[in-house]
Amino acid sequence: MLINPKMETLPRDELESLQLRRLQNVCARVYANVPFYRKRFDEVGIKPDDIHSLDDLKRLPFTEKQDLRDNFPFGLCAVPREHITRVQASSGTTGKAVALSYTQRDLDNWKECAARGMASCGITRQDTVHVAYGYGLFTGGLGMHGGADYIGAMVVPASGGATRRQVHLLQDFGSTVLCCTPSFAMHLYEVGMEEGIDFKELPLRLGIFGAEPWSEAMRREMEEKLGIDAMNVYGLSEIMGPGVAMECIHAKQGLHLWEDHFIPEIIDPVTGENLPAGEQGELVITTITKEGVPLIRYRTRDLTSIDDTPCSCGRTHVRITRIAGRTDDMLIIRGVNVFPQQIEEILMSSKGLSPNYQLIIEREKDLDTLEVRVEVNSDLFADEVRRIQDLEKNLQKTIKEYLGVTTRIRLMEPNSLERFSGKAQRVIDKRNLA
Ligand code: DLL
Repeated sequence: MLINPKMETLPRDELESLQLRRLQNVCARVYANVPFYRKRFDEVGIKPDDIHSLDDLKRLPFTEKQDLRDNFPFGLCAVPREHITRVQASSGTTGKAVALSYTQRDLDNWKECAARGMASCGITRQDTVHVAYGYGLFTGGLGMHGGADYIGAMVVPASGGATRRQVHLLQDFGSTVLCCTPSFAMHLYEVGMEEGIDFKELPLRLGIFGAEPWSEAMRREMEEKLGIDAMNVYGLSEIMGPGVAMECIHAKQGLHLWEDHFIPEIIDPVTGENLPAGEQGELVITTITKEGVPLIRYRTRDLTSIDDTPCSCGRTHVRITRIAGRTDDMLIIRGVNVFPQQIEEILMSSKGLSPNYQLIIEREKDLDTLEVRVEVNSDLFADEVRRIQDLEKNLQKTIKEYLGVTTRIRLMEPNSLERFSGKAQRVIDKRNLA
């Protein structure tokens, strides 16, 4: 089902002329109303009137998270205070919080974007949507809630935490859709098993998972265990929240990014040069309709590529591929670059392991060590020591072969690693590299 049939299928040339008009408009707005942008534009000698084509976007300066921090809380607002009807915030793992201000129109657009993606996954007003992303300043809960609301589905605003209770709520309300982080979905499943509730026997048919990196192997595992279609939702607070891009169930490959609201670019994270479609690099987004805090060429730090081939679902908006990691997530272990998701792929492809893992990095006598802690499934745990040792050796060998990094593997008892109701903390870096 299409929420906005005209926009979602707008022919490419019309979409691009709409983008250009909106880009010119947002540049004029920020130049006139946000001293930060006026200064940045002046520094590179560009005026809003100099934007004649989409290609001119490249001439504009980048914006980064630090700019939002430096202007906390309302320094980047492009409208007077009385037009702001909501604030959300993102704490991040380090540093000061980032505050985001929305006008009523921004909130309406957010709802529509989230709804477009949710509808593209097959959600209708017949569905009961259990939202277990946190509600509050974090954008996950209210964002997905808004999308489901727009569609007219029945929403269960469960928020995070209270795992056992949530499993019973899922059963009692007969929810058909679950929205949460992939790691929390697996935790709900485990607790369900303990409570004698098998997800495969529930009416649940769809999961809308995001807010943290996850792999294709994890998708297969979740679909098999939970008996659902596991779909990917991407977003970030600075740009809007969840729903910036979402997979459609038709193709289930790549996430449509709503180009009538956002212009995506892929750049080389080191040189800042633009990369062509198909090449992986850092995603940069320009918001072209946002009123509260428009962002010009915002560096997301997320690694992906753009797929501009036509999609079988008929939507004309480009797709981004599954996020491969963040530029700041990359681990450098004795000079070898490794992304946690690459290790996850290998773990998930080995029989007998659960999706609960943690990577512990330490520095011993000036040398980095990487320990992979992963829980085994209970059937393997009851098995003979010999098989467990073989598994450890094989994992170590596979990771070395594929990623070139030496690891220490620690197979853990089922249920021994910490569980998270929001974003899972997979990496514990004990090196003091300051
Ligand atoms: O996590 C918004 C969100 C909520 C997205 C619920 C999806 C579902 P932030 O807390 O600002 O906002 O974190 C944004 O999370 O830059 C990515 O690094 C990561 N991220 C979000 N979705 C995905 C995904 C929300 N599907 C940061 N795959 C982003 C991988 C994701 N990483």
